Parts: sequence; structure tokens; C-alpha cells
Amino acid sequence: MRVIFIGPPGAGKGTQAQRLWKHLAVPHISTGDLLREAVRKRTPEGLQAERHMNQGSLVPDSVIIEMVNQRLDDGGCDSGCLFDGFPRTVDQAQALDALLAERRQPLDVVIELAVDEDTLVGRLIGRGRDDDEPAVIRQRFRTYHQLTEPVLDYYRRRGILETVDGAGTPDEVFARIQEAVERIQNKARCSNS
Ligand code: B4P
Repeated sequence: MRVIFIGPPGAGKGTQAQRLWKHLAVPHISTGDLLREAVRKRTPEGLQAERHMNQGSLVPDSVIIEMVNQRLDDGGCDSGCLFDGFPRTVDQAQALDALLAERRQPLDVVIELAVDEDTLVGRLIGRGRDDDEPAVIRQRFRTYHQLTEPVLDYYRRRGILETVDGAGTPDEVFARIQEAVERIQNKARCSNS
């Protein structure tokens, strides 16, 4: 299966992706993790990304798309993968369509993790990562509304968006995600038979 996780900052994309990739036995591609790794290694992409991440803005599409392209070329994704935090703009979504079409790898489902903003702020402040400072968190929410919410419409129009309530304990959220994935798998089985 090829799955995308989308949600506002702190929605639990990383938390739930850790569970889902193990459950589906597919590679996990987190652009946030790839960027933090590049920052840690002080690569040219990492140095460019760090400034954007620390301001709560998105890293330029060209950097992200090339990073994902390389990750797909590294292999292991033929039978599926889980994209976590990517795509975050409509241009990234269109680029992903092209990358997957070249490889004849269709997308199965996009899971939106929906959580109210007050809960999210509490989670992020509790986590305390470098980009979890209040002014930066506010900017990350603005960026999400402006640039990432249109991505939800992009996939809704295609009929592959599943919205999952991301409130509650990580176990409760994961149970809802599993139900959504099963719904999609059953739908695919029915249309193939
Ligand atoms: P990400 O790494 O994707 O981070 P995130 O959106 O802040 O967090 P996530 O939703 O994964 O939350 P988590 O599970 O950790 O991005 C970081 C930055 O990288 C972006 O701001 C951007 O600058 C850049 N970037 C990444 N991808 C990009 C792209 N495609 N294009 C451009 N720029 C990009 O959970 C957060 C906290 O909540 C944790 O402490 C966790 O323990 C807790 N939590 C999770 N689920 C919970 C639950 N159910 N109950 C209670 N606590 C919970």
C-alpha cells in the first residue's frame, strides 16, 4: 500500500507513522526526519532547510521533491511506502504524482489526522523540539492553513482522502487509522473482483 499522512503540526503524523509502517511492513518516508538528518549532518540542503524550519515556514518545494525522488531511487518502495508530512503543498502533490507515475506506483489513500488547535499547541509545547517555540508554532499553523489545507482538497476531489479523528490516546487514534486502512483495502478488493 502507498499511504500519505497529512495533518497540522503535532497532529501525530510521526507518532502514528511509526506504528503504521510496522503494521503494513512498508518503508517510512518522513520529510521532517530527512530534513533534521540533513541539518544534523550540515549538508548544503540541511543548511538551507534549517533557516525555514526555525522560522516555521516550509522548506522550498525543489529541495523536498529532490529529496523524495532520491529516497524513492534508493529502493525498497516497490510494494508500498508511507509518506509522512509530504506533500505539504499542491506543487509537491503534483510532483509526487509524476514521481509515482514514472515508477508505475499508484497512491492508495491519504489519511488526514484532524485535531483541534488548542490540543496541538499543548502537545508541541510538551515536546520541546527546536521549532516548538510559541511564535514559531503559530507560524507553522498559518503555513498549514495557507499551503497544506489546499492539498486536502486536491486529494478529496480524487476520492482518496480519509479523515481520521486524531484526538485521544495514541492507541485510540491508531485503532481508527487501522479501520480507515481496512476500509480502503476492502474497497480495492471489491473493485478488483
Ligand atoms: P514534521 O517533522 O513533519 O513535524 P510536525 O508536523 O511538527 O509533527 P508531527 O505531526 O509528526 O507530530 P508528532 O507525531 O511528532 O515537520 C517539521 C518541519 O519540517 C516543518 O515545520 C517544515 O519546516 C519542515 N518540513 C517537513 N516536511 C516538509 C515538506 N514536505 N515541505 C516543506 N517543509 C517540510 O507529535 C507531536 C507531539 O505530540 C509529540 O510529543 C507526541 O508524543 C505527541 N503526541 C502525538 N500523538 C499524541 C496523542 N494521541 N496524544 C497525546 N500526545 C500525542
